[in-house]
Amino acid sequence: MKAVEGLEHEQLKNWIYERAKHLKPSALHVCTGTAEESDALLEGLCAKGQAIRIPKRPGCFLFRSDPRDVARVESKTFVCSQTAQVAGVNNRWGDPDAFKACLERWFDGAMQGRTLYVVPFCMGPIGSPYSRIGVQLTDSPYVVCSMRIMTRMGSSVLEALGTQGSYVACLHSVGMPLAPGQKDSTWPCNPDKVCIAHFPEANLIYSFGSGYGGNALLGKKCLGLRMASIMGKQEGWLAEHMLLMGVKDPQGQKSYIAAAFPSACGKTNLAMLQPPEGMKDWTVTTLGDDIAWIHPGKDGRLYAINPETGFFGVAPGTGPETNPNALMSCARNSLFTNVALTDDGDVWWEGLSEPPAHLTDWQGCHWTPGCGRPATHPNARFTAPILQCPSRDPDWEKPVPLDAIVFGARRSTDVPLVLESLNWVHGVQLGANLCSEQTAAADGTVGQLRKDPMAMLPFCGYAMEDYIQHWQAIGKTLAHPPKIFQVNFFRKGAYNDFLWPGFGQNLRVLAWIFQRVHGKVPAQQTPEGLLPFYADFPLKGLEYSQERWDALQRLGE
Ligand code: SAT
Ligand code: MN
Repeated sequence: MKAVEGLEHEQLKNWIYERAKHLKPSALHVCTGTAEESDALLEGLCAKGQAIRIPKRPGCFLFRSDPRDVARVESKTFVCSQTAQVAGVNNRWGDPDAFKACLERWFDGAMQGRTLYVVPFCMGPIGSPYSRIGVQLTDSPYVVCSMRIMTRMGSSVLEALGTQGSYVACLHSVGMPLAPGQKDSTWPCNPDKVCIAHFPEANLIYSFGSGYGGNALLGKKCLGLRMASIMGKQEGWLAEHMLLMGVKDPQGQKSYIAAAFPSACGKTNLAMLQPPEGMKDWTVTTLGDDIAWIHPGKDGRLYAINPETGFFGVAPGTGPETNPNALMSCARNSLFTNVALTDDGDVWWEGLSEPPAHLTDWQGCHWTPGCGRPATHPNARFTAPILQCPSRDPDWEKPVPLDAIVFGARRSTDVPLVLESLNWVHGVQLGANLCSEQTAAADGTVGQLRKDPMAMLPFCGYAMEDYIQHWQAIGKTLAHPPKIFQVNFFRKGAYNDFLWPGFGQNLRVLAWIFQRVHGKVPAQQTPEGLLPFYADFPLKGLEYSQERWDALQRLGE
């Protein structure tokens, strides 16, 4: 217990003492957040066979998860508010007392044979009025090192907390205690006993049994979206599942855009987009790829920050053509989970390059091209610091004014490439009606169409109807609201081919949005919304026929 003696925050110190007594770890470590600390943890993981150093990428490590622990588990994620009505039908509700009691039993002795790490972290810049602090207790060094990339983590956060600052208490265990002498697994977890429970009234998150992504990095979806959305409702702001980017036109005029897409629908690629041929005089800058916290400003505009400091991006499909900035971001000091390993000591995934003649796949098995299975899990991820992203916006740590909000989804039918809402109320309705085909980022059937309002279905911490109303209420207070657009980059044609080339070419859609925001092009008014005219759409440098355009932009079937 020596490790916590120096803590000046009495209540936090007591919480850690009390939890440690219950979790029964063999050691306790308060994280400082230094590079040396992370290096030592990763070295230790390699020594135990739980991580593999990647010789070709300085400071990079590969992790292979248990094949039963590869994605967010929505079916085991609960919001335990006082009443089911507050959580809404969009959430699995759990009675707070019953869930706490059950999880207390699960956590009893859960860290035996392991080290309990205390991870103080800040979502948003330390000291900013928009930021929120959390303290995660975890027995996963992988989580510690990931949290160091994804958040501001360590001693400076404890300093910011002072003697009585408030924080969200986050308790996480992989749920696999070790008996004396018991050999550890390469990815400890407890897939039969997973539960991620949020207790909004107690400012508390419990997560048990999984070590993967949004289940385990509690700053991200748990605090950054579910708990933050509740805080936003109470305090008059919005926590959104949105990328944040800057777009500058050839004349040097700049706009900031926030865009909501469901998980694994291209947020990272869009946020880091490289201008295509014919548009090299435009500039795109990256502020964030997953979460935006949005506040009304005194001037009647909306201002957004990215509360994270890293990317937890989907690896497969990320290549030199589709997203060179992401590749440069994860060239060093990054973690890779469930990708393949090349014989000459690099990582590999589908879409990165031509497949080598031999690989070790994400489960550690021999792999050759044509063997009939992918080398990488479809939800394999890279965890990389935003500081290494070449397209990073110089103002990425500041609140930026939003000119446009975009709602997008993955729809192979019915939904046009782009449509502008008639006004804020209509735009919110478009967002609320978003439907998307499910991806491998969560449990469920890939490809199945589901309603996903504002891409927040798995992340809104309270009743969806109250959330939509909150959006409308915020809109009423704004003298200068951003324009709201709906996009779909995934529509398919008669031959099951994508009608729109996507990736860098999506800048054309952003350019049209930019021109609409600045009143530079007209639009066709329809009851469904405002549509671009083919003649005005920025297609220079891309051969795209009117016929294909009409199929792309058609409303409905
Ligand atoms: O929730 S994760 O962080 O695992 C990824 C996502 O679904 O966006
Ligand atoms: Mn996400």
